Amino acid sequence: EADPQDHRFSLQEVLDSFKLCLSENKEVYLEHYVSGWRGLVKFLNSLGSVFGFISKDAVGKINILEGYLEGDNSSQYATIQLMVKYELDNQLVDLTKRGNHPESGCRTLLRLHRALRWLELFLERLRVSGQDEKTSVMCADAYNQSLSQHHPWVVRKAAGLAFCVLPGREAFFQVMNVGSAEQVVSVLGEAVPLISEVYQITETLYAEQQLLQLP
Ligand code: 1PZ
Repeated sequence: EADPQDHRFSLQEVLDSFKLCLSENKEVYLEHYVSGWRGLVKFLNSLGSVFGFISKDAVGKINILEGYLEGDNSSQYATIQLMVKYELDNQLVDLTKRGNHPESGCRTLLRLHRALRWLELFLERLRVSGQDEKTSVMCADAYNQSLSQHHPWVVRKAAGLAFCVLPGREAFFQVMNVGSAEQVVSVLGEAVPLISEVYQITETLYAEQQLLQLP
């Protein structure tokens, strides 16, 4: 039975946030996107301090977005679609090189969006993995297929080292806190398509507005 006092990470919590992300006409609510990320960071922190440099960067970006959600123009940040329109219409985005708006919502969210692709690939790989497969290999493969292309050598190197100390598949499943391996696989089966849909909607929006390379 779920204990409301339980502050441990649960994959279910992340799933719930990403479920709430999509509006009826497929807009992405920033509030739930951000809370999904908060849940993921909780998970990362429970894996150990080696991942501190990663969670620190993610938290920094989450906090920037939360600042907009709580700021004077919060209604303009209700969805990613509104945020993009508002920031572009008001010249609040550095489009080609870093300038007056190094912390725009658009460029900040893009970093998390790229990481969401890594997450999608990694979780799918975990979902279909066999008992003896290494999480470190699954994680590295997913990273090399996605996020790594946006990182300089030194970050790729640090990430590679961090992957090596990931717990094994069984321990990893336990940290997810949803029950047996079968239950984990089933929750992953629900989570991956949801994450994928949120990713695709954001990707299409950013591509249409030519925002995929924001500095
Ligand atoms: C479960 C194992 C976790 C592995 C996480 C895989 C991602 C490795 C990413 C390592 C990057 C950390 C250092 C920060 C790099 C930043 O330079 C970049 C670009 O931001 P900018 O410098 O332009 O402001 N930041 C990112 O790419 C965002 C990375 C967020 C990673 C969040 C991972 C969440 C993990 C969830 C665990 C299930």
